[in-house]
Amino acid sequence: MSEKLIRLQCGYQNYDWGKIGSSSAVAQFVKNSDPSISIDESKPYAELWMGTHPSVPSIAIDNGKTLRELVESNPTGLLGESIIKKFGSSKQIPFLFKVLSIEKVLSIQAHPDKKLGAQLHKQDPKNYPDDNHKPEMAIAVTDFEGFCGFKPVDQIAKTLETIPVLKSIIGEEIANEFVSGIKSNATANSSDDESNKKLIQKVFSKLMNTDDSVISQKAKELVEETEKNPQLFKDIDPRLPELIQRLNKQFPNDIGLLSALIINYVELKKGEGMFLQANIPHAYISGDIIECMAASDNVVRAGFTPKFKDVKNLVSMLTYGSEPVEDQKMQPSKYTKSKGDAKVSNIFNPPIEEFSVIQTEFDTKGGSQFFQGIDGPSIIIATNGSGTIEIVNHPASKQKISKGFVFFVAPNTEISIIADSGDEFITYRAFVEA
Ligand code: 9C2
Ligand code: ZN
Repeated sequence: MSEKLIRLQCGYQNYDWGKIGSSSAVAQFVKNSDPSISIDESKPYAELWMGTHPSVPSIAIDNGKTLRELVESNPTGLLGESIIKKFGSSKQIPFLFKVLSIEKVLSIQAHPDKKLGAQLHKQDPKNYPDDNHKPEMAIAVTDFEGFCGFKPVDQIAKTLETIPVLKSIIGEEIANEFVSGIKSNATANSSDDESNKKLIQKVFSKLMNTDDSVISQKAKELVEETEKNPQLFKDIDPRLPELIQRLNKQFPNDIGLLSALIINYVELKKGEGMFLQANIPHAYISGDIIECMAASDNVVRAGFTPKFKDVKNLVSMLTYGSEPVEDQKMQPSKYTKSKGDAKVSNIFNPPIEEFSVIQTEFDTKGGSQFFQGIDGPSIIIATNGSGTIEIVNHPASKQKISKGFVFFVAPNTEISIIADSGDEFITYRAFVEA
């Protein structure tokens, strides 16, 4: 085994919301990478974890050691001096890379910033396993839908005025204060923006702190309204009646159905991405995605979930900014440190330190692509097609790579990927540089 190009077998999570058995991209990837693994066709396969997070290890196929152990025993070689210097003493990869395969909606959730992450972990290490923040980015492998961020204030006002069930929970007083108090088109961080945020917090807090029995009754009324009177939603979002009915089958009469009225509904086409800063409410609804995050599993949840809910912290942590859907999406740029035949060579570069993701796609003719060395650790996964991967000028390092195969690449290692003709060959590579 080359210490610089390490093939990994990665672990997975069977969370309830995952796609079932072999229909899940996670199950397909795991099985294609190791045919001896048997897939249980009755179980959900939700998340594939690639990295050094201790909860779900990635294992070097050649020697059975975890990537965590390998990094611990050779931090300079596998992380590089600059990464150790920048990210401090943990001596682990600063990002966690995942594949998610989503059948049912994930919890309505947000992730803490660094300060809150440390605080939650100290108070409640069982529910908050990491002393870290968890900004995250999603890139659609198949068409994807999700909830992300609060809607622009004028849209929330319109929803309050149009949907009587929502207004009856929020109450006349807060609803009127919201509708008359909001300032559309407020510039970021202006006093108008701050007062918009306070108004959104009032509405969301009232919703989240309403008695469970009232919520289930009102959620039921909302679903009935979508069936009897879908026209009501026409000017807010005509997709809502079908969506609310679908989610109600997954989580009957859940508070999440009501939150869906004030949070943006986002659709990503295959290959598109979005970035989620700390303290932004979100819930993924369907599709297969690549996800990259700071190395952490801290999730604060409030609906659509059988897991631990923490409404108090969720309501107090959110930043309450409101943006149109288009602003949540990321614009990738051309990745210039790679050249060759790939038809797509893009980088998604979010405004945080821990990770970026390179997207590489070949057409059915195949071809080869060269990548300059990266001054930090990286992990690459193929999501479609097949080919080979090798360290430049080291023919002995050449290995097969196909759908679901995962490789760790050490810092400052030049690699080439050669795509077979046939199925479009697609890879994603997460990396960090100081
Ligand atoms: O693993 C989520 C998974 O916590 N996606 O959702 O199971 O907690 O509802 P549940 C996490 C994933 O990486 C994520 O944050 N937005
Ligand atoms: Zn999340």
